[in-house]
Amino acid sequence: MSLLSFERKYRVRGGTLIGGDLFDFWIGPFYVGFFGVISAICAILGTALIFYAASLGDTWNPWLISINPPDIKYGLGFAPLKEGGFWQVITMCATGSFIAWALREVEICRKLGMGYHVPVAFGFAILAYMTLVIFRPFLMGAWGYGFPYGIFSHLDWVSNTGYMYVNFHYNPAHMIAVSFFFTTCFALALHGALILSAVNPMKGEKVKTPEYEDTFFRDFIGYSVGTIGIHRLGLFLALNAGFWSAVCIIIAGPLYAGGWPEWWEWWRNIPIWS
Ligand code: 07D
Ligand code: 07D
Ligand code: U10
Repeated sequence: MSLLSFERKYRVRGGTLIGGDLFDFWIGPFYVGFFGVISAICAILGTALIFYAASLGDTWNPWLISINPPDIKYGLGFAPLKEGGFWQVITMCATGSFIAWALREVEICRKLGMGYHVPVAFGFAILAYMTLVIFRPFLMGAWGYGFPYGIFSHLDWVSNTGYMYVNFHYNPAHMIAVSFFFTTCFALALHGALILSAVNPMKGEKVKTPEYEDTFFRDFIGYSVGTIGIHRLGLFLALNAGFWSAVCIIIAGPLYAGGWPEWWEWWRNIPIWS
């Protein structure tokens, strides 16, 4: 891909976190950087291990390939490669790659003199992932509680884990997370629609300014959160969706092992109801 005419201006040296000038260059459109190389190495190694482990399995059907975590009996120790060890090394590669990817984002932010909002946001996804495959299994005493790396098999894990707690919908943090996901979607739909309605007006009308966007919502619901406000809100909603997801799964097992419907007994037993 050729360099866009304006891009050279933004291709500045420095801003690296470690290593000075090491890998401080671009390949095509991609900034490389020390962490880009770390991320690429981890990703390539992890993917190669997935393919190798898959080649030892009994299917090449991409939906059915599954690299499983070790049996619970291995606890927090290393398992033989073919009995979950591959999953353990792949987990290390994935975690390393995701964290390096976030740090590469940080370096790009520093080069451009921008805030760290994007890497912070990605950090919440990494937190959710690490909660599933590192923190929760660690707290429960066995890597075997992590989810398997396979398209359908990871869905089986979600379903099985959910039913282990009878009805996962009654997990209060799951309720909060789900509501944040729904609200994020709702907010993005409203925002996308509002912006398009202003820049794609009816035939013969001029493109509208942000004051029109504000006025639409003031006319409609009496209040406009504003043009920066909606982006703050969007980030807030989306980060909370990921954060409460991490909370909902870390409390299921390590903190509370019963069924979620019965957890609500305390609520049913509040004296005011009777
Ligand atoms: C659109 C950005 C692009 C990213 C994509 C994902 C891979 C995996 C692996 C060939 C929004 C790239 C996929 C690199 C390829 C092989 C072996 C992001 C966009 C397109 N899930 N999940 C999917 C992951 C978990 C759940 C799809 C990853 C948890 C449910 C895809 C992780 C739980 C459903 C996928 C992860 C869970 C899915 C679409 C990591 C709770 C679906 C994802 C690293 C969070 C949906 C067949 C998407 C589906 C789906 C990837 C973790 C639940 C394969 C990488 C254990 C219920 N998940 N997932 O669009 O169709 O994300 O599944 O944590 O219904 Mg999952
Ligand atoms: C973990 C993804 C991290 C991704 C990273 C990046 C690559 C590179 C490369 C594309 C967290 C990966 C990048 C690989 C790709 C290229 C080039 C995101 C992660 C780092 N649930 N439930 C959730 C709903 C039920 C259950 C979360 C809804 C049932 C369990 C969310 C419903 C039972 C767990 C959610 C529903 C059940 C969850 C998922 C409805 C099953 C979890 C989002 C309508 C019988 C999981 C941290 C998330 C969780 C989770 C929503 C139903 C069980 C809030 C809407 C009742 C066991 N559910 N659920 O976490 O909290 O994203 O994980 O029925 O573990 Mg649930
Ligand atoms: C937003 C916005 C806004 C915009 C925007 C956007 C949000 C208002 C102004 C952005 C939004 C969009 C564009 C919309 C669409 C986006 C989505 C729907 C989100 C999902 C995105 C995707 C699905 C795309 C994902 C694509 C990716 C991640 C790119 C893939 C790229 C790579 C894999 C290369 C990555 C580069 C790296 C790691 C660094 C450099 C490395 C290389 C070039 C590769 C070479 C490797 C090395 C040099 C390392 C050496 C490694 C070795 C030697 C390995 C050896 C190991 C062995 C084992 C052999 O709000 O404004 O508009 O646009």
